[in-house]
Amino acid sequence: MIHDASYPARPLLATDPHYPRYHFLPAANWLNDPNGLIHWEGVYHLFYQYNPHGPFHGTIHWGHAASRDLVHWEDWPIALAPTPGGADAGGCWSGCAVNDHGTPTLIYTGVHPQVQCLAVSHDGLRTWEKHAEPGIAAPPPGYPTKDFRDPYVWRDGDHWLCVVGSTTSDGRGTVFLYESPDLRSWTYRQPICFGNPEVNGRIWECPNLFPLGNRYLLLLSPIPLRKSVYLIGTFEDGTFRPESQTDFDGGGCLYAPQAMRDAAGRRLVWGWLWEDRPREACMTAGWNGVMSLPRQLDLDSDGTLRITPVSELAALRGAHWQCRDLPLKGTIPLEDLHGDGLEIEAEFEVETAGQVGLLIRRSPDGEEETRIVYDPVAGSLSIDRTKSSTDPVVERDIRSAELRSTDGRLSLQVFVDRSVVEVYANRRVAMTSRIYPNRPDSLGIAAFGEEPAHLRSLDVWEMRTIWE
Ligand code: DQQ
Repeated sequence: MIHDASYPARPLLATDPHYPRYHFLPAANWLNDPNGLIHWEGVYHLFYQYNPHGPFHGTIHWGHAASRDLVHWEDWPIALAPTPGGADAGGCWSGCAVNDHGTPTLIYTGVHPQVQCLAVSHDGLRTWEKHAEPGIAAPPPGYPTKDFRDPYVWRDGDHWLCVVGSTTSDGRGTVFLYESPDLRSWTYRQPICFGNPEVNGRIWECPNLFPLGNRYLLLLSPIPLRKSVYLIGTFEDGTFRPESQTDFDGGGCLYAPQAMRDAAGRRLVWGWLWEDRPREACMTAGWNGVMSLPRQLDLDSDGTLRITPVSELAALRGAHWQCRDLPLKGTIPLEDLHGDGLEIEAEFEVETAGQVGLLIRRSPDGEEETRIVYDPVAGSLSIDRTKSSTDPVVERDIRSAELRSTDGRLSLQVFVDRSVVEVYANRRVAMTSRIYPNRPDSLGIAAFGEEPAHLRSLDVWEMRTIWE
């Protein structure tokens, strides 16, 4: 045990078929953005936007969970709660954590108005003392906006740098750069760059800026795109010059990702997976929002981003099933295989022009199924939810991301966790989606494609739950 709290109970696990088994989420109520990610004395700390009063966005606190292995999480006490009459009276919105010469320190947005606040811990991240005054009390001169939030701070030589997400008065996303000797008093430097509303929204939330390989990555969550993007570029003298922009996740259900560097030097990212069903369904369920699996980011030698789930997740693998060299002729149900808590690794040969892919959460008659489709002609990977559920109120669209195999191979790693599907393809593309199958027998798996495409290998593991 990391902490002396009792081991977290997850009663909904037994009663709610959509409540995930191995993704982190609180026992009940609302979760949104990951916050304050930090690796402290061998323990990963994951804070998150949390409403203890119900499964909806409101009275935002910082929930807190901790893990030694990135897989199993313990609930820690709520870290931050709004202080009546304080700068965060309207909510403790998103922010980050840093190590200030041995003192764990949170920098976050207090609302309303949106200002940047600070809290420190003197008991190993268990309880937090707030600094009375906001360190940054208003947006910079010339930017009269109410959208000014989500500080992301890092050490740069003998001072601290901070970026804050915002917008211009003519509706372009921007990120302001600040500098401080002590995390308490901040000097405004400049906007690091401006967006183009046609391309990347009007207001930038949750900016993360960090070096990766010989470049910088700027992660953004732009309003109103309802998705997050990453820009690869250079950062010099306070200016970020983007060279490319790509969706961070093509599945349409992941938002507000936050990155951290762990003790091994890995750049790890979590994102908020929102629900894709109506508010009333969430109110009835009593919970709303899931944290993604941790993903590792690397810059490849060709300058592109590699996105992979962390290798520690293999610790959850249980019963294993495999097959090799399966020719594909239409849809091939994998008779022995079923489950709603699985990891699937599939290696396809895709030299031909036809579509190939996997069907998951499939009922025996195919009435319900979720299709993961690679189309070599379109150069796309899709998650097709049009038959994911017979429940007419849940989202059932098709989402696509650009993907082109350059060597005739397609490598899929798929995590199925009840209502969560995370797909990683060729270490390049991540797509996360939410599905709500209605039938208890929607547990099957099938592969599909046309000759001469074939499945070189398929490995399926039952995944253990992290709560028992
Ligand atoms: N969520 C937080 C904000 C942030 C937004 C509020 C992004 O700080 O901009 O819960 O999802």
